[in-house]
Amino acid sequence: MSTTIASRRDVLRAAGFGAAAALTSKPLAGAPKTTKPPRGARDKPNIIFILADDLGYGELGCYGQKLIRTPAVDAMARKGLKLTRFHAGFPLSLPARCTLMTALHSGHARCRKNGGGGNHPELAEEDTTIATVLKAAGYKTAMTGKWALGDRFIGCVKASKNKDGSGAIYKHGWDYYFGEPNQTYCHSYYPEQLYRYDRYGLVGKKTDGNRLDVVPLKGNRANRTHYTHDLITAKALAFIDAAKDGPFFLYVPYTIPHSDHVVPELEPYTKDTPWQKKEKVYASMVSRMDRDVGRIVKRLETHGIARNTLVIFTSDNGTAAPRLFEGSGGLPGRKGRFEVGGVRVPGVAYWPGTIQPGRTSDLLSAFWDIMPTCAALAGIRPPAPIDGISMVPTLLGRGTQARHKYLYFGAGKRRLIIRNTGETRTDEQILPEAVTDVIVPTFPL
Ligand SMILES: [Ca+2]
Repeated sequence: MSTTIASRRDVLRAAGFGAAAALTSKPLAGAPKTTKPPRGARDKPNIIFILADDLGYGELGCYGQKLIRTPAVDAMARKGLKLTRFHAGFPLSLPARCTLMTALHSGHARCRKNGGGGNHPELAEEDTTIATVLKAAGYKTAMTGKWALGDRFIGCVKASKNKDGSGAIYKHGWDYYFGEPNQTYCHSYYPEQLYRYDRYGLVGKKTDGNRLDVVPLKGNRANRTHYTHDLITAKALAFIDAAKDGPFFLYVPYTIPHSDHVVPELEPYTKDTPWQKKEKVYASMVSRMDRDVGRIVKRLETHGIARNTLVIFTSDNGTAAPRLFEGSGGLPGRKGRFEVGGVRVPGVAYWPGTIQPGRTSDLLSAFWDIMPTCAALAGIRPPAPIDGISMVPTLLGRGTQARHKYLYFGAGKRRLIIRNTGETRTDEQILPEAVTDVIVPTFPL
Protein backbone atom coordinates (compact mmCIF):
# COMPACT_ATOMS: atom_id res chain seq x y z
CA MET A 1 0.00 0.00 0.00
CA SER A 2 2.86 2.37 0.77
CA THR A 3 3.99 2.18 -2.85
CA THR A 4 0.53 3.20 -3.99
CA ILE A 5 0.43 6.12 -1.58
CA ALA A 6 3.91 7.29 -2.53
CA SER A 7 3.11 7.24 -6.21
CA ARG A 8 -0.18 9.07 -5.64
CA ARG A 9 1.59 11.70 -3.61
CA ASP A 10 4.14 12.18 -6.36
CA VAL A 11 1.33 12.70 -8.84
CA LEU A 12 -0.35 15.17 -6.52
CA ARG A 13 2.86 17.08 -5.95
CA ALA A 14 3.28 17.32 -9.71
CA ALA A 15 -0.29 18.61 -9.90
CA GLY A 16 0.57 21.50 -7.61
CA PHE A 17 -0.47 20.07 -4.26
CA GLY A 18 2.89 20.99 -2.82
CA ALA A 19 1.63 24.38 -1.71
CA ALA A 20 -0.97 22.80 0.53
CA ALA A 21 1.47 20.18 1.76
CA ALA A 22 3.90 22.91 2.74
CA LEU A 23 1.36 24.16 5.26
CA THR A 24 1.53 20.93 7.17
CA SER A 25 4.14 19.07 9.13
CA LYS A 26 5.43 16.34 6.88
CA PRO A 27 6.28 13.09 8.64
CA LEU A 28 9.83 11.88 8.22
CA ALA A 29 10.89 8.26 8.12
CA GLY A 30 11.68 7.15 11.65
CA ALA A 31 10.41 10.40 13.18
CA PRO A 32 8.89 10.10 16.65
CA LYS A 33 5.13 10.10 16.49
CA THR A 34 4.65 12.37 19.46
CA THR A 35 5.41 16.04 19.89
CA LYS A 36 5.29 18.29 22.92
CA PRO A 37 1.90 19.85 23.71
CA PRO A 38 1.90 23.60 23.04
CA ARG A 39 2.94 25.95 25.84
CA GLY A 40 -0.02 27.13 27.83
CA ALA A 41 -2.10 24.03 27.11
CA ARG A 42 -2.57 21.32 29.68
CA ASP A 43 -1.07 17.99 28.75
CA LYS A 44 -3.51 15.91 26.69
CA PRO A 45 -6.74 17.72 27.55
CA ASN A 46 -10.06 16.01 27.00
CA ILE A 47 -11.73 17.21 23.82
CA ILE A 48 -15.47 17.34 23.16
CA PHE A 49 -16.64 18.31 19.69
CA ILE A 50 -20.38 18.97 19.43
CA LEU A 51 -21.81 19.25 15.93
CA ALA A 52 -25.33 20.49 15.25
CA ASP A 53 -26.95 19.47 11.96
CA ASP A 54 -28.07 22.30 9.64
CA LEU A 55 -27.75 25.06 12.25
CA GLY A 56 -26.97 28.31 10.43
CA TYR A 57 -24.51 31.04 11.28
CA GLY A 58 -27.24 33.26 12.69
CA GLU A 59 -29.24 30.82 14.81
CA LEU A 60 -27.57 31.36 18.17
CA GLY A 61 -28.07 34.35 20.41
CA CYS A 62 -24.32 34.91 20.53
CA TYR A 63 -24.36 35.25 16.72
CA GLY A 64 -27.26 37.70 16.65
CA GLN A 65 -30.33 35.45 16.79
CA LYS A 66 -33.23 37.40 18.30
CA LEU A 67 -36.01 34.81 18.51
CA ILE A 68 -34.59 31.40 19.40
CA ARG A 69 -33.24 31.08 22.93
CA THR A 70 -29.79 29.48 23.26
CA PRO A 71 -28.52 30.49 26.71
CA ALA A 72 -26.11 27.58 27.20
CA VAL A 73 -24.05 28.05 24.04
CA ASP A 74 -24.28 31.81 24.50
CA ALA A 75 -22.67 31.35 27.93
CA MET A 76 -19.91 29.21 26.42
CA ALA A 77 -19.18 32.01 23.96
CA ARG A 78 -19.26 34.63 26.70
CA LYS A 79 -16.82 32.64 28.81
CA GLY A 80 -14.73 31.44 25.87
CA LEU A 81 -13.86 32.18 22.25
CA LYS A 82 -16.25 32.99 19.40
CA LEU A 83 -15.00 32.45 15.86
CA THR A 84 -16.61 34.73 13.32
CA ARG A 85 -15.09 33.25 10.14
CA PHE A 86 -15.25 29.51 10.87
CA HIS A 87 -16.63 27.23 8.15
CA ALA A 88 -18.06 23.78 7.74
CA GLY A 89 -16.35 21.72 5.06
CA PHE A 90 -19.17 21.73 2.55
CA PRO A 91 -22.73 23.06 2.32
CA LEU A 92 -24.09 19.52 2.84
CA SER A 93 -23.68 16.98 5.62
CA LEU A 94 -21.73 14.04 4.32
CA PRO A 95 -18.88 15.75 2.46
CA ALA A 96 -18.63 18.28 5.31
CA ARG A 97 -18.09 15.46 7.81
CA CYS A 98 -15.49 13.90 5.56
CA THR A 99 -13.45 17.12 5.66
CA LEU A 100 -13.85 17.22 9.45
CA MET A 101 -12.72 13.64 9.96
CA THR A 102 -9.80 13.64 7.46
CA ALA A 103 -8.53 17.26 7.57
CA LEU A 104 -8.75 17.50 3.79
CA HIS A 105 -10.98 20.02 2.00
CA SER A 106 -13.45 18.84 -0.63
CA GLY A 107 -10.95 19.29 -3.46
CA HIS A 108 -8.77 16.57 -1.92
CA ALA A 109 -11.09 14.57 0.33
CA ARG A 110 -12.63 11.17 -0.29
CA CYS A 111 -16.34 12.04 -0.27
CA ARG A 112 -17.40 14.94 -2.45
CA LYS A 113 -21.14 14.38 -2.72
CA ASN A 114 -23.97 13.71 -0.33
CA GLY A 115 -25.50 10.70 -2.05
CA GLY A 116 -28.79 9.48 -0.73
CA GLY A 117 -30.96 6.48 0.03
CA GLY A 118 -28.69 3.46 -0.17
CA ASN A 119 -26.00 5.21 -2.17
CA HIS A 120 -23.88 7.22 0.22
CA PRO A 121 -20.15 7.60 -0.43
CA GLU A 122 -17.96 6.32 2.41
CA LEU A 123 -14.45 6.53 3.78
CA ALA A 124 -11.82 4.09 2.53
CA GLU A 125 -10.03 1.91 5.05
CA GLU A 126 -6.75 3.77 4.52
CA ASP A 127 -8.28 7.17 5.40
CA THR A 128 -7.07 8.51 8.75
CA THR A 129 -9.68 10.14 11.00
CA ILE A 130 -9.43 12.40 14.04
CA ALA A 131 -10.39 9.39 16.14
CA THR A 132 -7.51 7.33 14.74
CA VAL A 133 -5.06 10.14 15.50
CA LEU A 134 -6.27 10.73 19.04
CA LYS A 135 -6.48 7.03 19.78
CA ALA A 136 -2.82 6.77 18.77
CA ALA A 137 -2.12 9.54 21.31
CA GLY A 138 -3.71 7.47 24.06
CA TYR A 139 -7.22 8.91 24.06
CA LYS A 140 -10.43 7.00 24.63
CA THR A 141 -12.60 7.85 21.62
CA ALA A 142 -16.37 7.98 21.42
CA MET A 143 -19.05 9.12 19.03
CA THR A 144 -22.75 9.52 19.79
CA GLY A 145 -24.97 10.44 16.85
CA LYS A 146 -24.69 10.72 13.07
CA TRP A 147 -21.59 9.17 11.49
CA ALA A 148 -22.68 9.38 7.82
CA LEU A 149 -19.33 8.22 6.43
CA GLY A 150 -20.13 4.53 6.14
CA ASP A 151 -23.41 2.71 6.70
CA ARG A 152 -22.60 -0.80 5.53
CA PHE A 153 -21.64 -2.81 8.56
CA ILE A 154 -22.01 -6.20 10.12
CA GLY A 155 -24.95 -6.20 12.46
CA CYS A 156 -27.31 -4.13 10.32
CA VAL A 157 -30.84 -5.43 10.67
CA LYS A 158 -31.49 -4.95 6.96
CA ALA A 159 -30.12 -8.28 5.78
CA SER A 160 -29.39 -7.02 2.26
CA LYS A 161 -26.93 -4.49 3.72
CA ASN A 162 -25.48 -6.74 6.37
CA LYS A 163 -21.92 -6.58 5.08
CA ASP A 164 -18.65 -4.98 5.95
CA GLY A 165 -18.03 -1.58 4.35
CA SER A 166 -14.79 0.39 4.24
CA GLY A 167 -16.41 3.26 6.16
CA ALA A 168 -17.73 1.09 8.98
CA ILE A 169 -17.29 2.87 12.31
CA TYR A 170 -15.21 0.12 13.89
CA LYS A 171 -12.54 0.62 11.21
CA HIS A 172 -11.91 4.28 11.98
CA GLY A 173 -10.54 4.65 15.46
CA TRP A 174 -13.63 4.63 17.65
CA ASP A 175 -13.82 2.84 20.98
CA TYR A 176 -17.51 3.56 21.49
CA TYR A 177 -20.47 4.43 19.29
CA PHE A 178 -24.17 4.96 19.84
CA GLY A 179 -26.65 6.19 17.24
CA GLU A 180 -27.72 5.64 13.66
CA PRO A 181 -24.78 5.75 11.26
CA ASN A 182 -26.85 6.06 8.07
CA GLN A 183 -27.28 9.71 7.24
CA THR A 184 -30.73 9.21 5.78
CA TYR A 185 -32.21 6.95 8.45
CA CYS A 186 -30.77 9.04 11.29
CA HIS A 187 -33.25 11.81 10.56
CA SER A 188 -36.12 9.82 11.94
CA TYR A 189 -36.37 10.93 15.58
CA TYR A 190 -38.54 7.94 16.52
CA PRO A 191 -36.94 4.92 14.79
CA GLU A 192 -37.47 1.27 15.66
CA GLN A 193 -33.78 0.71 16.38
CA LEU A 194 -30.42 2.38 16.87
CA TYR A 195 -26.94 0.86 17.03
CA ARG A 196 -24.13 0.56 19.52
CA TYR A 197 -20.52 -0.50 19.52
CA ASP A 198 -18.45 -0.71 22.68
CA ARG A 199 -15.42 -2.89 22.19
CA TYR A 200 -13.99 -2.21 25.65
CA GLY A 201 -17.27 -2.11 27.55
CA LEU A 202 -16.76 1.57 28.44
CA VAL A 203 -20.41 2.51 28.74
CA GLY A 204 -22.24 -0.78 28.97
CA LYS A 205 -21.93 -4.34 27.92
CA LYS A 206 -18.86 -5.09 25.83
CA THR A 207 -19.60 -5.79 22.16
CA ASP A 208 -17.77 -7.54 19.39
CA GLY A 209 -15.02 -5.33 17.98
CA ASN A 210 -16.03 -5.78 14.36
CA ARG A 211 -19.74 -5.20 14.18
CA LEU A 212 -22.49 -2.88 15.37
CA ASP A 213 -25.14 -4.28 17.69
CA VAL A 214 -28.78 -3.38 17.28
CA VAL A 215 -30.46 -1.44 20.08
CA PRO A 216 -34.11 -2.34 19.56
CA LEU A 217 -36.72 0.38 20.12
CA LYS A 218 -39.76 -1.67 19.29
CA GLY A 219 -42.96 0.28 18.85
CA ASN A 220 -41.13 3.61 18.96
CA ARG A 221 -42.47 4.86 15.66
CA ALA A 222 -46.03 4.57 16.89
CA ASN A 223 -45.57 5.27 20.58
CA ARG A 224 -42.92 7.97 20.34
CA THR A 225 -41.27 6.85 23.55
CA HIS A 226 -37.61 7.47 22.69
CA TYR A 227 -36.61 10.75 20.98
CA THR A 228 -33.22 9.94 19.45
CA HIS A 229 -31.66 13.28 20.33
CA ASP A 230 -32.33 12.63 24.02
CA LEU A 231 -30.78 9.17 23.79
CA ILE A 232 -27.70 10.55 22.02
CA THR A 233 -27.24 13.09 24.83
CA ALA A 234 -27.73 10.45 27.51
CA LYS A 235 -25.03 8.26 25.99
CA ALA A 236 -22.67 11.21 25.59
CA LEU A 237 -23.08 11.94 29.31
CA ALA A 238 -22.61 8.26 30.16
CA PHE A 239 -19.36 8.21 28.22
CA ILE A 240 -18.10 11.29 30.09
CA ASP A 241 -18.92 9.52 33.35
CA ALA A 242 -17.01 6.44 32.24
CA ALA A 243 -13.99 8.22 30.75
CA LYS A 244 -13.66 11.12 33.20
CA ASP A 245 -10.15 10.11 34.24
CA GLY A 246 -9.17 10.91 30.64
CA PRO A 247 -7.81 11.70 28.27
CA PHE A 248 -10.88 11.27 26.08
CA PHE A 249 -12.25 12.53 22.79
CA LEU A 250 -16.03 12.73 22.56
CA TYR A 251 -17.61 13.58 19.21
CA VAL A 252 -21.31 14.42 19.48
CA PRO A 253 -22.70 14.75 15.94
CA TYR A 254 -26.30 15.60 16.83
CA THR A 255 -28.99 15.06 14.21
CA ILE A 256 -30.88 18.04 15.56
CA PRO A 257 -32.22 20.51 14.26
CA HIS A 258 -32.25 18.76 10.85
CA SER A 259 -35.69 17.62 9.62
CA ASP A 260 -37.83 15.65 10.46
CA HIS A 261 -39.01 18.68 12.35
CA VAL A 262 -40.54 17.06 15.37
CA VAL A 263 -39.98 17.60 19.08
CA PRO A 264 -41.41 16.11 22.29
CA GLU A 265 -42.30 19.46 23.89
CA LEU A 266 -42.81 22.94 22.50
CA GLU A 267 -41.42 24.72 25.54
CA PRO A 268 -40.21 27.41 25.87
CA TYR A 269 -42.29 28.60 22.91
CA THR A 270 -45.83 28.51 24.25
CA LYS A 271 -49.20 29.08 22.69
CA ASP A 272 -48.69 32.77 23.26
CA THR A 273 -45.73 32.90 20.90
CA PRO A 274 -47.18 34.35 17.69
CA TRP A 275 -45.53 31.92 15.27
CA GLN A 276 -46.60 29.11 13.01
CA LYS A 277 -46.44 25.61 14.47
CA LYS A 278 -43.45 24.64 12.32
CA GLU A 279 -41.55 27.66 13.63
CA LYS A 280 -42.25 26.74 17.24
CA VAL A 281 -41.19 23.17 16.60
CA TYR A 282 -37.97 24.28 14.97
CA ALA A 283 -37.08 26.77 17.69
CA SER A 284 -37.86 24.14 20.33
CA MET A 285 -35.45 21.73 18.68
CA VAL A 286 -32.67 24.31 18.74
CA SER A 287 -33.39 25.22 22.36
CA ARG A 288 -33.47 21.54 23.33
CA MET A 289 -30.08 21.07 21.72
CA ASP A 290 -28.81 24.11 23.58
CA ARG A 291 -30.17 22.76 26.87
CA ASP A 292 -28.29 19.52 26.29
CA VAL A 293 -25.04 21.24 25.39
CA GLY A 294 -25.43 22.92 28.75
CA ARG A 295 -25.88 19.52 30.40
CA ILE A 296 -22.67 18.27 28.83
CA VAL A 297 -20.74 21.29 30.13
CA LYS A 298 -22.37 20.89 33.55
CA ARG A 299 -21.30 17.24 33.68
CA LEU A 300 -17.69 18.30 33.23
CA GLU A 301 -18.05 20.62 36.22
CA THR A 302 -19.66 17.84 38.26
CA HIS A 303 -16.62 15.65 37.67
CA GLY A 304 -14.17 18.50 38.24
CA ILE A 305 -12.72 18.17 34.75
CA ALA A 306 -14.02 21.34 33.07
CA ARG A 307 -10.64 23.04 33.28
CA ASN A 308 -9.01 20.09 31.56
CA THR A 309 -11.53 19.82 28.74
CA LEU A 310 -11.83 21.78 25.51
CA VAL A 311 -15.41 21.94 24.24
CA ILE A 312 -16.07 23.07 20.67
CA PHE A 313 -19.57 23.70 19.40
CA THR A 314 -20.37 24.16 15.71
CA SER A 315 -22.62 23.01 12.85
CA ASP A 316 -22.14 20.95 9.69
CA ASN A 317 -23.51 23.38 7.09
CA GLY A 318 -25.65 26.48 6.61
CA THR A 319 -29.20 26.99 7.75
CA ALA A 320 -32.30 25.10 6.66
CA ALA A 321 -34.51 26.87 9.20
CA PRO A 322 -37.87 28.52 8.56
CA ARG A 323 -37.25 31.96 7.04
CA LEU A 324 -38.63 33.71 10.12
CA PHE A 325 -35.37 33.12 11.97
CA GLU A 326 -33.04 34.57 9.32
CA GLY A 327 -30.72 31.68 10.06
CA SER A 328 -27.90 32.75 7.75
CA GLY A 329 -27.37 35.84 9.89
CA GLY A 330 -27.53 38.12 6.85
CA LEU A 331 -25.03 36.14 4.78
CA PRO A 332 -25.96 35.19 1.20
CA GLY A 333 -26.99 31.55 0.70
CA ARG A 334 -28.07 28.71 2.98
CA LYS A 335 -27.74 24.93 3.18
CA GLY A 336 -26.77 23.34 -0.13
CA ARG A 337 -25.54 26.55 -1.75
CA PHE A 338 -21.92 27.29 -2.63
CA GLU A 339 -22.20 30.70 -1.05
CA VAL A 340 -20.83 31.95 2.25
CA GLY A 341 -24.13 31.27 4.04
CA GLY A 342 -23.92 27.64 2.93
CA VAL A 343 -20.70 27.01 4.79
CA ARG A 344 -20.07 29.66 7.44
CA VAL A 345 -21.17 28.28 10.79
CA PRO A 346 -20.98 29.19 14.46
CA GLY A 347 -17.70 28.21 16.10
CA VAL A 348 -17.52 28.42 19.88
CA ALA A 349 -14.57 27.13 21.90
CA TYR A 350 -14.88 26.84 25.68
CA TRP A 351 -12.04 25.85 27.99
CA PRO A 352 -12.15 27.58 31.39
CA GLY A 353 -8.76 28.54 32.72
CA THR A 354 -7.08 28.19 29.32
CA ILE A 355 -9.17 30.16 26.82
CA GLN A 356 -9.60 33.70 28.09
CA PRO A 357 -13.27 34.69 28.47
CA GLY A 358 -15.08 36.92 26.01
CA ARG A 359 -12.69 36.64 23.10
CA THR A 360 -13.62 36.85 19.43
CA SER A 361 -11.44 35.83 16.48
CA ASP A 362 -11.90 36.43 12.78
CA LEU A 363 -9.34 33.74 11.88
CA LEU A 364 -10.26 32.26 8.50
CA SER A 365 -10.75 28.63 9.46
CA ALA A 366 -12.67 25.50 8.60
CA PHE A 367 -13.43 21.89 9.53
CA TRP A 368 -10.11 20.66 8.18
CA ASP A 369 -8.34 22.65 10.89
CA ILE A 370 -9.90 20.61 13.69
CA MET A 371 -7.77 17.48 13.35
CA PRO A 372 -4.39 19.27 13.44
CA THR A 373 -5.69 21.36 16.36
CA CYS A 374 -6.64 18.25 18.31
CA ALA A 375 -3.38 16.54 17.36
CA ALA A 376 -1.32 19.50 18.62
CA LEU A 377 -3.17 19.46 21.94
CA ALA A 378 -2.66 15.71 22.22
CA GLY A 379 1.04 16.06 21.45
CA ILE A 380 0.95 13.90 18.34
CA ARG A 381 1.94 14.58 14.77
CA PRO A 382 -1.08 14.55 12.42
CA PRO A 383 -1.04 12.71 9.10
CA ALA A 384 0.52 14.48 6.14
CA PRO A 385 -0.16 15.98 3.75
CA ILE A 386 -3.40 17.56 4.99
CA ASP A 387 -5.07 20.89 4.32
CA GLY A 388 -5.69 21.82 7.93
CA ILE A 389 -3.70 24.19 10.13
CA SER A 390 -3.60 23.98 13.92
CA MET A 391 -5.68 26.70 15.53
CA VAL A 392 -4.03 26.25 18.91
CA PRO A 393 -2.30 29.67 18.88
CA THR A 394 -5.71 31.28 18.36
CA LEU A 395 -7.33 29.20 21.09
CA LEU A 396 -4.59 29.96 23.60
CA GLY A 397 -4.06 33.55 22.54
CA ARG A 398 -0.32 33.00 22.31
CA GLY A 399 2.20 31.92 19.68
CA THR A 400 2.20 32.57 15.95
CA GLN A 401 -0.92 31.51 14.10
CA ALA A 402 -0.33 30.14 10.58
CA ARG A 403 -3.03 31.25 8.16
CA HIS A 404 -4.81 29.90 5.13
CA LYS A 405 -4.44 31.80 1.89
CA TYR A 406 -7.92 30.65 0.91
CA LEU A 407 -10.61 28.12 1.76
CA TYR A 408 -11.91 25.86 -0.99
CA PHE A 409 -15.34 24.22 -1.20
CA GLY A 410 -16.50 22.40 -4.27
CA ALA A 411 -17.99 19.50 -6.15
CA GLY A 412 -17.50 19.38 -9.91
CA LYS A 413 -18.17 22.78 -11.37
CA ARG A 414 -20.01 24.04 -8.28
CA ARG A 415 -17.42 25.69 -6.11
CA LEU A 416 -16.65 28.48 -3.69
CA ILE A 417 -13.27 29.99 -2.90
CA ILE A 418 -13.05 32.30 0.10
CA ARG A 419 -9.83 34.31 -0.07
CA ASN A 420 -7.94 35.51 2.94
CA THR A 421 -6.54 39.01 3.16
CA GLY A 422 -3.64 39.27 0.73
CA GLU A 423 -4.65 36.36 -1.53
CA THR A 424 -4.97 37.93 -4.96
CA ARG A 425 -4.76 34.94 -7.30
CA THR A 426 -7.70 34.22 -9.59
CA ASP A 427 -9.84 31.09 -9.32
CA GLU A 428 -8.07 29.65 -12.35
CA GLN A 429 -4.72 30.04 -10.61
CA ILE A 430 -5.94 28.52 -7.34
CA LEU A 431 -7.96 25.63 -8.72
CA PRO A 432 -5.10 23.41 -9.98
CA GLU A 433 -3.77 23.08 -6.42
CA ALA A 434 -7.20 23.04 -4.81
CA VAL A 435 -8.73 20.25 -6.88
CA THR A 436 -6.91 16.97 -7.36
CA ASP A 437 -7.49 13.27 -7.05
CA VAL A 438 -8.24 11.96 -3.55
CA ILE A 439 -5.36 12.51 -1.16
CA VAL A 440 -4.29 9.65 1.10
CA PRO A 441 -2.07 11.16 3.80
CA THR A 442 0.49 9.05 5.60
CA PHE A 443 0.05 8.51 9.32
CA PRO A 444 3.00 6.65 10.82
CA LEU A 445 1.96 4.50 13.74
CA1 LIG B 1 -26.38 18.91 7.64
